[in-house]
Amino acid sequence: MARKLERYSLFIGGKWSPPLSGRYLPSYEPTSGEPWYELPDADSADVNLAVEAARSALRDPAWRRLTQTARGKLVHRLGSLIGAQVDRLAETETRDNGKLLREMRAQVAYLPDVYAYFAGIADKFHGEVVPINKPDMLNYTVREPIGVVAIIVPWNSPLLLMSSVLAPCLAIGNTVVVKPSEHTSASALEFAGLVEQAGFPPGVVNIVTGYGESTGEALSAHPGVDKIAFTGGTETGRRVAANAATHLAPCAMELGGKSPHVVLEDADPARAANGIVAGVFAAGGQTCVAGSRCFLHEKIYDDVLERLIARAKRVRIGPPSDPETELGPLALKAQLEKVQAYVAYGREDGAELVCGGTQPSDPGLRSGWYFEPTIFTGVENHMRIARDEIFGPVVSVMSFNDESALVEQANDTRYGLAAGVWTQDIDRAMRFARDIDAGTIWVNTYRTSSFMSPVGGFKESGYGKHNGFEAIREYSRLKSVVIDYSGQTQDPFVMRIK
Ligand code: TXE
Repeated sequence: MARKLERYSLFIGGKWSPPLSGRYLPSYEPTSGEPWYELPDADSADVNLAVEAARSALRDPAWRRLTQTARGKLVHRLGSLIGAQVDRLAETETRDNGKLLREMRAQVAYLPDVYAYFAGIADKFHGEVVPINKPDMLNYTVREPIGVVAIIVPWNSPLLLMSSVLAPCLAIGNTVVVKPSEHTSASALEFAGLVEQAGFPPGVVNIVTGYGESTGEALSAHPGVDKIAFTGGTETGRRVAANAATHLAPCAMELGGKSPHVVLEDADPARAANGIVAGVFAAGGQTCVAGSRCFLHEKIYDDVLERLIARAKRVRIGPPSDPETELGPLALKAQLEKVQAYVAYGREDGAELVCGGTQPSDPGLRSGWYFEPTIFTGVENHMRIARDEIFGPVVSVMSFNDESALVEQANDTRYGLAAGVWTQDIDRAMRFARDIDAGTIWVNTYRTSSFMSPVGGFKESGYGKHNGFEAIREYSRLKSVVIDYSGQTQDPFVMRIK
Protein backbone atom coordinates (compact mmCIF):
# COMPACT_ATOMS: atom_id res chain seq x y z
CA MET A 1 0.00 0.00 0.00
CA ALA A 2 1.35 3.46 -0.91
CA ARG A 3 2.61 5.42 2.09
CA LYS A 4 0.86 8.75 2.73
CA LEU A 5 3.48 11.47 2.65
CA GLU A 6 3.49 14.62 4.72
CA ARG A 7 2.29 17.64 2.73
CA TYR A 8 3.51 21.19 3.11
CA SER A 9 1.54 24.37 2.33
CA LEU A 10 2.54 27.64 0.74
CA PHE A 11 3.32 30.60 3.00
CA ILE A 12 1.69 33.70 1.51
CA GLY A 13 0.63 36.91 3.26
CA GLY A 14 1.36 35.38 6.68
CA LYS A 15 -1.01 32.44 6.04
CA TRP A 16 -0.48 28.80 5.19
CA SER A 17 -2.45 27.87 2.09
CA PRO A 18 -2.74 24.96 -0.33
CA PRO A 19 -1.76 25.63 -3.97
CA LEU A 20 -4.73 26.95 -5.99
CA SER A 21 -4.29 24.12 -8.50
CA GLY A 22 -4.44 21.51 -5.72
CA ARG A 23 -1.31 19.90 -7.21
CA TYR A 24 1.69 18.65 -5.19
CA LEU A 25 4.99 17.09 -6.16
CA PRO A 26 7.27 14.69 -4.31
CA SER A 27 10.73 15.41 -2.93
CA TYR A 28 13.16 12.47 -2.95
CA GLU A 29 15.77 11.27 -0.45
CA PRO A 30 19.17 10.93 -2.16
CA THR A 31 20.19 8.02 0.09
CA SER A 32 17.29 5.80 -1.03
CA GLY A 33 15.81 7.46 -4.10
CA GLU A 34 12.42 7.34 -2.32
CA PRO A 35 9.97 10.24 -1.95
CA TRP A 36 9.59 11.50 1.62
CA TYR A 37 7.20 14.50 1.51
CA GLU A 38 5.13 16.50 -0.94
CA LEU A 39 5.46 20.18 -1.70
CA PRO A 40 2.90 22.50 -3.29
CA ASP A 41 3.22 22.94 -7.04
CA ALA A 42 2.46 26.67 -7.14
CA ASP A 43 1.29 28.06 -10.46
CA SER A 44 1.25 31.64 -11.74
CA ALA A 45 -1.94 32.42 -9.78
CA ASP A 46 -0.20 31.49 -6.50
CA VAL A 47 2.85 33.49 -7.53
CA ASN A 48 0.56 36.48 -8.21
CA LEU A 49 -0.87 36.23 -4.71
CA ALA A 50 2.61 36.05 -3.20
CA VAL A 51 3.88 39.08 -5.13
CA GLU A 52 0.72 41.03 -4.27
CA ALA A 53 1.15 40.11 -0.59
CA ALA A 54 4.77 41.32 -0.72
CA ARG A 55 3.72 44.55 -2.48
CA SER A 56 1.04 45.33 0.04
CA ALA A 57 3.43 44.56 2.94
CA LEU A 58 5.77 47.17 1.45
CA ARG A 59 3.04 49.79 1.92
CA ASP A 60 1.88 48.47 5.29
CA PRO A 61 2.83 50.96 8.04
CA ALA A 62 3.50 47.97 10.33
CA TRP A 63 6.59 47.36 8.14
CA ARG A 64 7.21 50.67 6.37
CA ARG A 65 7.04 52.80 9.51
CA LEU A 66 8.95 50.41 11.73
CA THR A 67 12.09 52.12 13.05
CA GLN A 68 15.39 50.84 11.78
CA THR A 69 16.33 49.58 15.24
CA ALA A 70 13.03 47.75 15.65
CA ARG A 71 13.52 46.16 12.23
CA GLY A 72 17.01 45.08 13.24
CA LYS A 73 15.61 43.51 16.41
CA LEU A 74 13.12 41.48 14.38
CA VAL A 75 15.89 40.22 12.10
CA HIS A 76 17.99 39.38 15.15
CA ARG A 77 15.09 37.47 16.71
CA LEU A 78 14.64 35.45 13.53
CA GLY A 79 18.30 34.44 13.72
CA SER A 80 17.91 33.38 17.35
CA LEU A 81 14.86 31.26 16.49
CA ILE A 82 16.91 29.50 13.83
CA GLY A 83 19.62 28.95 16.45
CA ALA A 84 17.11 27.09 18.63
CA GLN A 85 16.22 24.73 15.74
CA VAL A 86 19.65 23.91 14.35
CA ASP A 87 19.37 20.12 14.64
CA ARG A 88 15.88 19.88 13.17
CA LEU A 89 16.64 22.20 10.24
CA ALA A 90 20.00 20.56 9.51
CA GLU A 91 18.46 17.08 9.55
CA THR A 92 15.78 18.26 7.15
CA GLU A 93 18.38 19.66 4.75
CA THR A 94 20.52 16.52 4.87
CA ARG A 95 17.51 14.32 4.23
CA ASP A 96 16.61 16.47 1.22
CA ASN A 97 19.99 17.06 -0.45
CA GLY A 98 22.16 14.25 0.90
CA LYS A 99 24.96 16.53 2.07
CA LEU A 100 26.79 15.61 5.26
CA LEU A 101 24.80 16.25 8.40
CA ARG A 102 27.85 17.79 10.05
CA GLU A 103 28.21 20.21 7.13
CA MET A 104 24.52 21.16 7.13
CA ARG A 105 24.61 21.53 10.92
CA ALA A 106 27.61 23.85 10.66
CA GLN A 107 25.81 25.91 7.99
CA VAL A 108 22.57 26.24 9.96
CA ALA A 109 24.42 26.93 13.23
CA TYR A 110 26.20 29.78 11.44
CA LEU A 111 22.94 31.51 10.48
CA PRO A 112 22.18 33.28 13.78
CA ASP A 113 25.45 35.20 13.32
CA VAL A 114 24.51 36.05 9.74
CA TYR A 115 21.16 37.48 10.86
CA ALA A 116 22.83 39.27 13.80
CA TYR A 117 25.35 40.89 11.46
CA PHE A 118 22.71 42.27 9.11
CA ALA A 119 20.40 43.16 12.02
CA GLY A 120 23.24 45.32 13.32
CA ILE A 121 23.51 47.15 10.02
CA ALA A 122 19.77 47.98 9.93
CA ASP A 123 20.23 51.25 11.85
CA LYS A 124 23.71 52.11 10.57
CA PHE A 125 23.06 52.31 6.85
CA HIS A 126 22.32 55.77 5.55
CA GLY A 127 22.81 58.30 2.80
CA GLU A 128 25.00 61.38 2.94
CA VAL A 129 25.07 65.09 2.25
CA VAL A 130 26.77 65.84 -1.06
CA PRO A 131 28.54 69.15 -1.84
CA ILE A 132 27.29 70.43 -5.23
CA ASN A 133 29.03 73.82 -5.58
CA LYS A 134 25.76 75.71 -5.18
CA PRO A 135 25.41 77.96 -2.19
CA ASP A 136 21.95 77.93 -0.63
CA MET A 137 21.22 74.48 -1.94
CA LEU A 138 21.33 71.16 -0.18
CA ASN A 139 21.79 67.76 -1.78
CA TYR A 140 21.37 64.66 0.31
CA THR A 141 21.03 60.99 -0.59
CA VAL A 142 18.67 58.48 0.96
CA ARG A 143 19.12 54.72 1.00
CA GLU A 144 15.77 53.05 0.47
CA PRO A 145 14.69 49.43 0.21
CA ILE A 146 14.48 48.41 -3.43
CA GLY A 147 10.98 46.90 -2.99
CA VAL A 148 9.86 43.34 -3.61
CA VAL A 149 12.81 40.98 -4.01
CA ALA A 150 12.37 37.52 -5.54
CA ILE A 151 14.89 35.07 -4.08
CA ILE A 152 15.37 31.95 -6.20
CA VAL A 153 17.38 29.33 -4.34
CA PRO A 154 19.15 26.11 -5.44
CA TRP A 155 19.39 22.79 -3.63
CA ASN A 156 23.02 22.62 -2.56
CA SER A 157 22.93 24.85 0.56
CA PRO A 158 19.30 25.93 0.78
CA LEU A 159 19.00 27.92 4.02
CA LEU A 160 22.51 29.39 3.84
CA LEU A 161 22.09 30.68 0.29
CA MET A 162 18.56 31.91 0.98
CA SER A 163 19.67 33.70 4.16
CA SER A 164 22.62 35.43 2.53
CA VAL A 165 20.03 37.40 0.52
CA LEU A 166 17.07 37.36 2.89
CA ALA A 167 18.89 38.76 5.94
CA PRO A 168 20.20 41.93 4.19
CA CYS A 169 16.87 42.34 2.36
CA LEU A 170 14.89 42.35 5.60
CA ALA A 171 17.40 44.46 7.50
CA ILE A 172 16.81 47.38 5.15
CA GLY A 173 13.05 47.02 4.77
CA ASN A 174 12.43 45.04 1.58
CA THR A 175 9.75 42.40 1.29
CA VAL A 176 10.49 39.07 -0.38
CA VAL A 177 9.08 36.11 -2.25
CA VAL A 178 11.32 33.07 -1.85
CA LYS A 179 11.28 30.18 -4.34
CA PRO A 180 13.34 27.29 -3.00
CA SER A 181 14.47 24.47 -5.27
CA GLU A 182 11.79 21.88 -6.02
CA HIS A 183 14.33 19.31 -4.77
CA THR A 184 14.85 20.88 -1.33
CA SER A 185 11.85 22.95 -0.26
CA ALA A 186 11.29 21.51 3.22
CA SER A 187 13.78 23.63 5.17
CA ALA A 188 12.49 26.91 3.68
CA LEU A 189 8.92 25.94 4.55
CA GLU A 190 9.99 25.00 8.08
CA PHE A 191 11.81 28.33 8.26
CA ALA A 192 8.57 30.15 7.36
CA GLY A 193 7.17 29.02 10.72
CA LEU A 194 10.03 30.89 12.41
CA VAL A 195 9.25 34.05 10.41
CA GLU A 196 5.73 33.84 11.80
CA GLN A 197 7.02 33.26 15.33
CA ALA A 198 9.49 36.16 15.11
CA GLY A 199 6.54 38.52 14.52
CA PHE A 200 7.18 39.90 11.03
CA PRO A 201 4.09 41.62 9.60
CA PRO A 202 2.19 39.38 7.15
CA GLY A 203 3.48 39.45 3.58
CA VAL A 204 7.03 40.58 4.43
CA VAL A 205 8.28 37.03 3.74
CA ASN A 206 6.37 34.76 1.35
CA ILE A 207 7.41 31.28 0.23
CA VAL A 208 6.19 29.66 -2.97
CA THR A 209 7.35 26.22 -4.10
CA GLY A 210 7.23 24.30 -7.36
CA TYR A 211 9.16 23.63 -10.54
CA GLY A 212 11.63 26.11 -11.96
CA GLU A 213 10.03 26.10 -15.42
CA SER A 214 6.61 27.05 -14.01
CA THR A 215 6.77 28.62 -10.53
CA GLY A 216 10.27 30.06 -11.00
CA GLU A 217 9.45 31.29 -14.47
CA ALA A 218 6.23 33.01 -13.27
CA LEU A 219 8.13 34.70 -10.45
CA SER A 220 11.06 35.91 -12.54
CA ALA A 221 8.73 37.29 -15.23
CA HIS A 222 6.39 39.00 -12.74
CA PRO A 223 6.26 42.79 -13.26
CA GLY A 224 5.58 43.29 -9.53
CA VAL A 225 9.09 42.09 -8.67
CA ASP A 226 11.63 44.90 -8.27
CA LYS A 227 14.79 42.79 -8.08
CA ILE A 228 15.71 39.16 -8.54
CA ALA A 229 18.38 37.35 -6.54
CA PHE A 230 19.13 34.16 -8.40
CA THR A 231 21.52 31.40 -7.35
CA GLY A 232 21.78 28.41 -9.66
CA GLY A 233 23.11 27.22 -12.99
CA THR A 234 24.40 29.63 -15.63
CA GLU A 235 21.89 28.54 -18.30
CA THR A 236 18.95 29.02 -15.95
CA GLY A 237 20.43 32.36 -14.88
CA ARG A 238 20.45 33.52 -18.49
CA ARG A 239 16.75 32.67 -18.78
CA VAL A 240 15.90 34.44 -15.51
CA ALA A 241 17.83 37.55 -16.59
CA ALA A 242 15.92 37.57 -19.90
CA ASN A 243 12.61 37.38 -18.03
CA ALA A 244 13.70 40.16 -15.70
CA ALA A 245 14.66 42.29 -18.69
CA THR A 246 11.04 42.36 -19.89
CA HIS A 247 10.25 44.72 -17.02
CA LEU A 248 13.83 45.94 -16.53
CA ALA A 249 14.19 44.42 -13.07
CA PRO A 250 17.83 44.29 -12.00
CA CYS A 251 19.25 40.93 -10.93
CA ALA A 252 22.00 39.63 -8.70
CA MET A 253 23.27 36.43 -10.30
CA GLU A 254 25.31 33.86 -8.41
CA LEU A 255 25.95 31.21 -11.06
CA GLY A 256 28.27 28.34 -11.91
CA GLY A 257 32.03 28.04 -11.91
CA LYS A 258 35.02 26.08 -13.15
CA SER A 259 37.54 27.36 -10.70
CA PRO A 260 41.30 26.93 -11.13
CA HIS A 261 43.16 25.54 -8.13
CA VAL A 262 46.90 25.98 -8.51
CA VAL A 263 49.87 24.47 -6.68
CA LEU A 264 53.22 26.21 -7.22
CA GLU A 265 56.45 24.26 -6.80
CA ASP A 266 57.32 25.88 -3.45
CA ALA A 267 54.02 24.89 -1.78
CA ASP A 268 53.73 22.47 1.10
CA PRO A 269 52.55 19.37 -0.84
CA ALA A 270 50.59 17.82 2.04
CA ARG A 271 48.61 20.99 2.75
CA ALA A 272 48.06 21.60 -0.94
CA ALA A 273 46.75 18.07 -1.55
CA ASN A 274 44.44 18.46 1.44
CA GLY A 275 43.25 21.80 0.00
CA ILE A 276 42.43 20.20 -3.35
CA VAL A 277 40.38 17.55 -1.55
CA ALA A 278 38.53 20.31 0.35
CA GLY A 279 38.00 22.19 -2.89
CA VAL A 280 36.45 19.48 -4.99
CA PHE A 281 35.47 16.40 -2.98
CA ALA A 282 33.88 18.17 -0.01
CA ALA A 283 30.12 18.50 -0.53
CA GLY A 284 30.50 15.99 -3.35
CA GLY A 285 31.79 18.83 -5.52
CA GLN A 286 28.26 20.26 -5.48
CA THR A 287 29.37 23.75 -4.74
CA CYS A 288 29.65 26.64 -7.15
CA VAL A 289 33.24 27.35 -6.03
CA ALA A 290 34.47 23.76 -6.56
CA GLY A 291 38.16 23.83 -7.51
CA SER A 292 37.55 21.48 -10.39
CA ARG A 293 40.54 22.46 -12.59
CA CYS A 294 43.71 21.68 -10.76
CA PHE A 295 47.07 22.94 -12.06
CA LEU A 296 50.17 21.36 -10.50
CA HIS A 297 53.67 22.68 -11.18
CA GLU A 298 55.63 19.94 -12.95
CA LYS A 299 58.30 19.89 -10.21
CA ILE A 300 55.74 18.97 -7.57
CA TYR A 301 53.25 17.19 -9.84
CA ASP A 302 54.01 13.57 -8.91
CA ASP A 303 54.21 14.26 -5.20
CA VAL A 304 50.89 16.14 -4.98
CA LEU A 305 49.08 13.82 -7.37
CA GLU A 306 50.15 10.75 -5.40
CA ARG A 307 48.89 12.29 -2.17
CA LEU A 308 45.67 13.35 -3.83
CA ILE A 309 44.95 9.90 -5.22
CA ALA A 310 45.82 8.24 -1.91
CA ARG A 311 43.48 10.56 0.01
CA ALA A 312 40.70 10.21 -2.59
CA LYS A 313 40.88 6.43 -2.24
CA ARG A 314 40.54 6.73 1.54
CA VAL A 315 37.48 9.03 1.40
CA ARG A 316 34.75 7.36 3.45
CA ILE A 317 31.60 7.19 1.33
CA GLY A 318 28.37 6.56 3.17
CA PRO A 319 25.11 7.89 4.56
CA PRO A 320 25.37 11.64 5.21
CA SER A 321 23.95 11.32 8.73
CA ASP A 322 26.86 9.07 9.82
CA PRO A 323 29.45 11.29 11.55
CA GLU A 324 32.26 9.17 10.01
CA THR A 325 31.13 9.80 6.45
CA GLU A 326 33.17 12.16 4.28
CA LEU A 327 31.24 11.87 1.01
CA GLY A 328 27.48 11.39 0.85
CA PRO A 329 25.35 10.81 -2.23
CA LEU A 330 24.78 13.39 -4.95
CA ALA A 331 21.62 15.37 -4.34
CA LEU A 332 19.70 14.43 -7.48
CA LYS A 333 19.45 11.48 -9.84
CA ALA A 334 19.90 13.96 -12.70
CA GLN A 335 23.11 15.14 -11.05
CA LEU A 336 24.42 11.55 -10.84
CA GLU A 337 23.61 11.07 -14.52
CA LYS A 338 25.37 14.32 -15.41
CA VAL A 339 28.51 13.24 -13.53
CA GLN A 340 28.45 9.83 -15.24
CA ALA A 341 28.09 11.50 -18.63
CA TYR A 342 31.09 13.76 -17.98
CA VAL A 343 33.25 10.82 -16.90
CA ALA A 344 32.42 9.24 -20.27
CA TYR A 345 33.26 12.54 -22.07
CA GLY A 346 36.58 12.70 -20.23
CA ARG A 347 37.52 9.25 -21.55
CA GLU A 348 36.25 10.00 -25.05
CA ASP A 349 38.26 13.23 -25.17
CA GLY A 350 41.46 11.37 -24.25
CA ALA A 351 41.96 12.16 -20.55
CA GLU A 352 43.22 9.43 -18.24
CA LEU A 353 41.00 8.26 -15.41
CA VAL A 354 43.32 7.56 -12.46
CA CYS A 355 40.84 7.30 -9.59
CA GLY A 356 37.11 6.61 -9.15
CA GLY A 357 34.83 7.16 -12.11
CA THR A 358 32.04 4.87 -10.92
CA GLN A 359 29.47 4.38 -8.20
CA PRO A 360 30.87 2.58 -5.14
CA SER A 361 30.57 -1.20 -5.20
CA ASP A 362 29.30 -1.45 -1.59
CA PRO A 363 25.86 -3.16 -1.90
CA GLY A 364 24.63 -1.09 1.07
CA LEU A 365 24.98 2.06 -1.04
CA ARG A 366 23.47 0.74 -4.23
CA SER A 367 20.06 2.39 -3.91
CA GLY A 368 21.51 5.88 -3.32
CA TRP A 369 23.02 8.35 -5.78
CA TYR A 370 26.62 7.84 -4.60
CA PHE A 371 29.70 8.45 -6.74
CA GLU A 372 33.38 7.90 -6.03
CA PRO A 373 35.91 10.75 -5.85
CA THR A 374 37.18 10.93 -9.42
CA ILE A 375 40.50 12.17 -10.77
CA PHE A 376 41.45 12.69 -14.40
CA THR A 377 45.02 13.41 -15.53
CA GLY A 378 46.33 14.28 -18.96
CA VAL A 379 43.53 16.83 -19.24
CA GLU A 380 43.72 19.66 -21.73
CA ASN A 381 41.85 22.88 -21.27
CA HIS A 382 39.69 22.39 -24.38
CA MET A 383 38.19 19.09 -23.12
CA ARG A 384 34.59 19.11 -21.91
CA ILE A 385 35.63 18.01 -18.41
CA ALA A 386 37.87 21.10 -18.21
CA ARG A 387 35.36 23.56 -19.68
CA ASP A 388 31.95 22.71 -18.21
CA GLU A 389 30.71 22.81 -14.65
CA ILE A 390 30.16 19.17 -13.64
CA PHE A 391 28.97 19.83 -10.08
CA GLY A 392 30.22 16.51 -8.77
CA PRO A 393 33.37 14.99 -7.17
CA VAL A 394 35.44 15.14 -10.35
CA VAL A 395 38.75 16.96 -10.72
CA SER A 396 40.75 17.58 -13.90
CA VAL A 397 44.49 17.65 -13.17
CA MET A 398 46.90 19.49 -15.47
CA SER A 399 50.60 20.33 -15.17
CA PHE A 400 52.45 23.57 -15.95
CA ASN A 401 55.95 25.01 -15.73
CA ASP A 402 55.55 28.66 -16.65
CA GLU A 403 53.74 31.19 -14.47
CA SER A 404 52.46 33.50 -17.19
CA ALA A 405 51.22 30.62 -19.36
CA LEU A 406 49.50 29.29 -16.27
CA VAL A 407 47.63 32.56 -15.71
CA GLU A 408 46.45 32.47 -19.30
CA GLN A 409 45.28 28.88 -18.96
CA ALA A 410 43.62 29.49 -15.61
CA ASN A 411 41.71 32.45 -17.09
CA ASP A 412 40.79 30.50 -20.23
CA THR A 413 37.27 29.76 -19.05
CA ARG A 414 33.88 31.40 -19.44
CA TYR A 415 33.55 31.37 -15.66
CA GLY A 416 35.13 33.60 -13.03
CA LEU A 417 33.85 32.68 -9.61
CA ALA A 418 36.82 31.62 -7.48
CA ALA A 419 40.45 30.51 -7.65
CA GLY A 420 43.02 29.11 -5.25
CA VAL A 421 46.80 29.10 -5.11
CA TRP A 422 49.23 27.26 -2.82
CA THR A 423 52.64 28.85 -2.40
CA GLN A 424 55.07 30.08 0.27
CA ASP A 425 56.12 33.01 -1.90
CA ILE A 426 54.18 36.16 -1.10
CA ASP A 427 55.17 37.90 -4.35
CA ARG A 428 53.83 35.07 -6.46
CA ALA A 429 50.65 34.88 -4.37
CA MET A 430 50.07 38.61 -4.87
CA ARG A 431 50.65 38.37 -8.62
CA PHE A 432 48.21 35.47 -8.85
CA ALA A 433 45.57 37.42 -6.91
CA ARG A 434 46.06 40.38 -9.25
CA ASP A 435 46.01 38.44 -12.52
CA ILE A 436 43.23 35.91 -12.10
CA ASP A 437 39.75 36.92 -13.26
CA ALA A 438 37.69 35.60 -10.38
CA GLY A 439 35.51 37.18 -7.69
CA THR A 440 37.24 35.31 -4.84
CA ILE A 441 40.91 34.36 -4.62
CA TRP A 442 42.14 32.02 -1.91
CA VAL A 443 45.82 31.74 -0.97
CA ASN A 444 46.86 28.64 1.01
CA THR A 445 43.22 27.91 1.80
CA TYR A 446 40.09 26.97 -0.15
CA ARG A 447 36.33 27.20 0.45
CA THR A 448 36.76 29.62 3.35
CA SER A 449 33.75 31.87 3.69
CA SER A 450 32.39 34.61 5.94
CA PHE A 451 29.14 36.57 5.95
CA MET A 452 31.33 39.70 6.26
CA SER A 453 33.33 39.05 3.11
CA PRO A 454 31.72 39.95 -0.24
CA VAL A 455 31.40 37.14 -2.79
CA GLY A 456 30.19 37.09 -6.35
CA GLY A 457 31.53 36.03 -9.70
CA PHE A 458 32.84 37.64 -12.85
CA LYS A 459 32.17 36.69 -16.48
CA GLU A 460 29.48 33.99 -16.83
CA SER A 461 29.61 33.24 -13.11
CA GLY A 462 27.27 36.17 -12.66
CA TYR A 463 27.16 39.65 -11.20
CA GLY A 464 26.20 41.28 -7.92
CA LYS A 465 27.48 40.49 -4.44
CA HIS A 466 26.45 38.44 -1.44
CA ASN A 467 27.66 39.12 2.11
CA GLY A 468 29.06 42.14 3.89
CA PHE A 469 28.04 45.75 3.31
CA GLU A 470 27.98 45.03 -0.43
CA ALA A 471 24.86 42.90 0.07
CA ILE A 472 23.11 45.82 1.73
CA ARG A 473 23.97 48.06 -1.23
CA GLU A 474 22.79 45.33 -3.59
CA TYR A 475 19.25 45.36 -2.16
CA SER A 476 18.80 49.09 -1.63
CA ARG A 477 18.28 51.99 -3.98
CA LEU A 478 19.77 55.44 -3.73
CA LYS A 479 17.64 58.54 -3.98
CA SER A 480 19.11 62.01 -4.41
CA VAL A 481 17.17 64.99 -2.99
CA VAL A 482 18.03 68.58 -4.01
CA ILE A 483 16.61 71.54 -2.04
CA ASP A 484 16.92 75.21 -2.94
CA TYR A 485 16.61 77.43 0.13
CA SER A 486 17.90 80.65 -1.53
CA GLY A 487 14.44 82.14 -1.99
CA GLN A 488 15.62 83.39 -5.47
CA THR A 489 13.87 82.98 -8.79
CA GLN A 490 16.15 81.61 -11.51
CA ASP A 491 16.19 81.90 -15.31
CA PRO A 492 13.75 79.12 -16.24
CA PHE A 493 15.44 78.48 -19.62
CA VAL A 494 18.87 77.58 -18.31
CA MET A 495 19.59 74.34 -16.56
CA ARG A 496 20.89 74.83 -12.99
CA ILE A 497 24.42 73.64 -13.47
CA LYS A 498 26.05 76.76 -12.05
O1 TXE B 1 19.77 24.28 -11.19
P1 TXE B 1 18.85 25.45 -11.64
P2 TXE B 1 19.64 22.70 -11.37
C1 TXE B 1 24.46 24.31 -11.59
C2 TXE B 1 25.14 22.95 -11.60
C3 TXE B 1 24.01 22.02 -11.87
C4 TXE B 1 23.18 22.84 -12.84
C5 TXE B 1 21.73 22.45 -12.91
O2 TXE B 1 26.07 22.90 -12.66
O3 TXE B 1 24.43 20.83 -12.47
O4 TXE B 1 23.27 24.16 -12.34
O5 TXE B 1 21.17 22.34 -11.62
C6 TXE B 1 14.96 27.49 -10.34
N1 TXE B 1 12.95 30.42 -14.05
N2 TXE B 1 24.13 24.77 -10.24
O6 TXE B 1 18.85 22.33 -12.58
O7 TXE B 1 17.93 25.06 -12.75
C7 TXE B 1 14.94 26.11 -9.73
O8 TXE B 1 13.61 25.71 -9.47
C8 TXE B 1 13.15 30.68 -12.74
C9 TXE B 1 25.03 25.74 -9.67
O9 TXE B 1 19.16 22.15 -10.11
O10 TXE B 1 19.72 26.61 -11.85
C10 TXE B 1 15.78 26.32 -8.49
O11 TXE B 1 14.99 26.94 -7.49
N3 TXE B 1 13.69 29.81 -11.89
C11 TXE B 1 24.50 26.34 -8.44
C12 TXE B 1 16.86 27.29 -8.98
O12 TXE B 1 16.30 27.91 -10.15
C13 TXE B 1 14.08 28.62 -12.37
C14 TXE B 1 23.58 25.60 -7.58
C15 TXE B 1 18.18 26.64 -9.36
O13 TXE B 1 17.94 25.66 -10.33
C16 TXE B 1 13.92 28.28 -13.73
C17 TXE B 1 22.73 24.68 -8.31
C18 TXE B 1 13.32 29.25 -14.58
N4 TXE B 1 13.13 29.01 -15.89
C19 TXE B 1 23.05 24.28 -9.58
N5 TXE B 1 14.40 27.03 -13.93
C20 TXE B 1 25.38 27.30 -7.68
N6 TXE B 1 25.68 28.46 -8.27
O14 TXE B 1 25.75 27.03 -6.53
C21 TXE B 1 14.86 26.60 -12.72
N7 TXE B 1 14.65 27.54 -11.77
